Amino acid sequence: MTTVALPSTDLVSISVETAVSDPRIEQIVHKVKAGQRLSVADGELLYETPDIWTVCSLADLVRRRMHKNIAYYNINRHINYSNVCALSCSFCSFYRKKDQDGAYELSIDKIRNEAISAAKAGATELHIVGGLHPYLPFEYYTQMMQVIREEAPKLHIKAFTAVEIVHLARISKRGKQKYQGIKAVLRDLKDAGLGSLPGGGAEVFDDRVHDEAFKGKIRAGTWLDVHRAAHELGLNTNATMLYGHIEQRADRIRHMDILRKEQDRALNNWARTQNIIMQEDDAVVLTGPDEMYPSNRLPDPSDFDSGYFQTIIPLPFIPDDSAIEHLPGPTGLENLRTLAISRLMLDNLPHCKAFWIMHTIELAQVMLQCGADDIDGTVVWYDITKVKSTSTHQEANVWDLQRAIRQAGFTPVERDTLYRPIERDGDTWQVVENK
Ligand code: V47
Repeated sequence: MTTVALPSTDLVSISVETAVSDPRIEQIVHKVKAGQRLSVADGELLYETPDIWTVCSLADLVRRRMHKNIAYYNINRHINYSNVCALSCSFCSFYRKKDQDGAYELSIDKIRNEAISAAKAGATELHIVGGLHPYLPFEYYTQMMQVIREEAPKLHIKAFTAVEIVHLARISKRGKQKYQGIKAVLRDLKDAGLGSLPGGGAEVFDDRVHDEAFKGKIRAGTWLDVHRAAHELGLNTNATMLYGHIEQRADRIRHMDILRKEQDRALNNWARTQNIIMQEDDAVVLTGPDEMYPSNRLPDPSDFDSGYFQTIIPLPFIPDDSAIEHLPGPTGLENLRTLAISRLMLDNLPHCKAFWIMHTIELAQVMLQCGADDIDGTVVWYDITKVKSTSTHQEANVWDLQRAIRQAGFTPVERDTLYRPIERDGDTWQVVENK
């Protein structure tokens, strides 16, 4: 196992005592306190134990080691450019077929106007995703990047899940080799203005679940290929896990383990560019006690020229209007536990996000005390899922987000997409370098 020397900041030593009511997890408590990587069997035990509060306290311990008393939010806008999709995933209530009622695609002019109004409102990020549209040409996507770049050069564009990138590689006929085609598309989009990839579309990395719930969608290997290609091009990406439908808890732990291995590879690649000597695919743990780190444990995005996974975002299945809406979806405690276990297992991802749109602000606030350090942003329009809302207008104002964070006992810090703190005066903002 390797600890990584990164640029220094002040470190505070934190000690948390937990009263463990289940002797089976004492060994796990010891490992987390010592900064040792948890095994797949440990992850499964964290799901089995009735002592959920120890699980949450451990996640809170490592979250505080990494982020102290800070919790992040951002000022962003989501754009869902089209709901027309060649796939018919059973968990998804967003997609429509081309001539179906409610099918839409946004014009480039509409997207241009959205970018202008987002920039005027002081947003720092556009999060753009959509269905796999059978007819829109590749130029639609590059043009989308270009007009946003022209009209709002400061806005970070986080766009296109891995399955959309594979779709674009197909329709643009870029390169005969799959990996090279994916990379060529990412390069084109990056040149046109793409800044990073969101974490969507990972679902659960398991072939049985894949074939039952989202057959036709890319499998785990291809999802990882897209993110690896993005990392090689210096783009940071996020990672999700969609849980609480037809998968088993053990499938979730395997999903986390696969992501963790891919992140080891990304961080090791980066270390080699810095002449830090590491063994091939050595585990990089960022969640240990402060003494393990000679300087800051977290990657500094301004220093990284190769990309990595920034954040894990566990997404609870929202049944409403999907083909499997007869399933109940996960309970509140299952959501808390899954978020806490994600924080503990994914010891090499710097951040853990409780996406308030899917959890509600109320539960996202509780999650800040169980491993999350980020609740995402102002959002405004969101079409993919709806909790407690019948409209796609799902907006939190900055005051709502800050209040939720403060009342959870943390200091709210506005971040950009790359987790750099933002200094703001009304709608004018800038990144604070060297946090
Ligand atoms: O790709 C679809 C999932 C994802 C449902 O990267 C569903 O910062 C729950 O990825 N219930 C889109 N989930 C959301 C997403 C995301 C959100 C916020 C921030 C970031 C980021 C990424 O939502 C889809 C799919 O995996 N999804 N349907 C559903 N019924």
